[in-house]
Amino acid sequence: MTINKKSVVIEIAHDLGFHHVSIGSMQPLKDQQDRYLSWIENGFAASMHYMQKNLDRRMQPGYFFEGSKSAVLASVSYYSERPSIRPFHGAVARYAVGLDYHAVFRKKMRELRDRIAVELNCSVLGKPFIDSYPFFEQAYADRHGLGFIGKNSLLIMPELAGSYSFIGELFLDIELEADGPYVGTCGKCFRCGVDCPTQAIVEPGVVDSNRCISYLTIENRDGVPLELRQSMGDWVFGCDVCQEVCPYNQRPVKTPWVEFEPQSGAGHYLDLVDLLAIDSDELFQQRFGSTALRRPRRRGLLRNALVVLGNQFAEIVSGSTRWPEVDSSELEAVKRAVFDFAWVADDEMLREHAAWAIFRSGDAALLSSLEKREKNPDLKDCLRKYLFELD
Ligand code: B12
Ligand code: SF4
Ligand code: SF4
Repeated sequence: MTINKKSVVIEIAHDLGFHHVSIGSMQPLKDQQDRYLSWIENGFAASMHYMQKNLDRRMQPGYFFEGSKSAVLASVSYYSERPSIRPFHGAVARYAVGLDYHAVFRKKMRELRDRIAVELNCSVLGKPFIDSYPFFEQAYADRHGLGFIGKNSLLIMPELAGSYSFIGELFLDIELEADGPYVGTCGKCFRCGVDCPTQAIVEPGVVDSNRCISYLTIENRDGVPLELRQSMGDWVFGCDVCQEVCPYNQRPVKTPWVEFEPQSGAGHYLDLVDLLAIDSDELFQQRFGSTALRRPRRRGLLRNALVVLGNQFAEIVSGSTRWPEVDSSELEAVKRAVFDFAWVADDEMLREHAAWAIFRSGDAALLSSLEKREKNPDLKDCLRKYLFELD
């Protein structure tokens, strides 16, 4: 009896919890070149200079694994239900609430490779990849039927499984028959583009990273531009808005892996005052080292926390009905925590963000104390402008 290798591989992948699985060929992805170059030339990669490198490798499936003859493309849901937010907490994008997906996904892919070898009773070499390497992962997945690319530029899976999934590849040294594309469409919908808080989806399928909250809170190493801070709302790490509003995501499939559940990692929300108290890189590493939140480092995550605190201060003092439970003593205590942070912070960028948060609370007395103490002339000027605006 001849074994259908492809069905064996797909069956094992499903058994491990991968949701959609397809097989890819080694044909180069040349038709993506123009689209990609125009994204780079428009400056939409922002400060992600690594995105400008290795164009030839991005187009070549299997480049990083010599001897590749086929690839298993697989998606797995990272979705878990989000409870309601509490005051002075920041929201973590769903993909990052559990353990770092790179490690988890790779481990499962290795398990897949080892089981393929056992079930097919032969030696199988293979190398897993997910994210963080120069390759057109989504275009590859689109070409081989894992899903279709929506106007939010994310891969949307068939059978209304939506986009709350990671995608990754296991390159193999065995020949398997490749799948063709899955045909899906957004139709006339453009909700993601309309509802994006910063208008980062500049045209269907094209994201300007300079404006994207995901970029601003994760990859960006500088301050958050003033004009985009308000739109960041509660997002302390990443952003899910263009997925939350998508009709394909209204009945999301829950993650099959406990590693992606909130109790395994950072959780859906971070207590922002707790974050400000993380005063060393060692402590930061202890708390977030095994999660995707380590990417912006302590400095970046604290910067984000200050922006979210500023946004929540402004909402509370404007009398928003979102958090009726916040009383004035709690508000004063949190403002004081931000003030104390600014008072001792060595980092100018963080001092400015803390002062901005106080500015948004409308507390001229606290802001004025910070301004008097400030030694850096540019920062002093900036704090004066905030004070002037409060007048
Ligand atoms: C750089 C990057 C980012 C950047 C830039 C995002 C972007 N849209 O380009 C930033 C930091 C902003 C980002 C944010 C996010 N990211 Co990201 N990111 C990447 C990365 C490393 C490269 C993406 C890339 O090449 N961008 C360059 C531009 C030009 O690509 P593009 O606009 O998508 O267009 C390409 C193709 O999609 C294709 N294409 C585009 N439209 C169309 C239409 C058709 C019809 C066709 C055929 C082709 C096509 O052509 C282009 C060339 O390949 C990939 C991993 C990887 N190696 O691919 C993950 C990846 C895209 N990110 C991912 C995730 C989860 C996110 C976030 C949801 C995280 C979050 N919640 O905060 C957000 C979503 C923001 C958004 N709407 O895109 C997942 C998406 C999974 C999925 N279901 O698609 C990926 C695939 C990682 C993974 N392996 O799982 N990300
Ligand atoms: S992740 Fe947020 S900011 Fe970025 S494109 Fe989507 S909705 Fe806009
Ligand atoms: S919100 Fe609408 S336009 Fe955007 S990805 Fe979903 S279906 Fe497509």
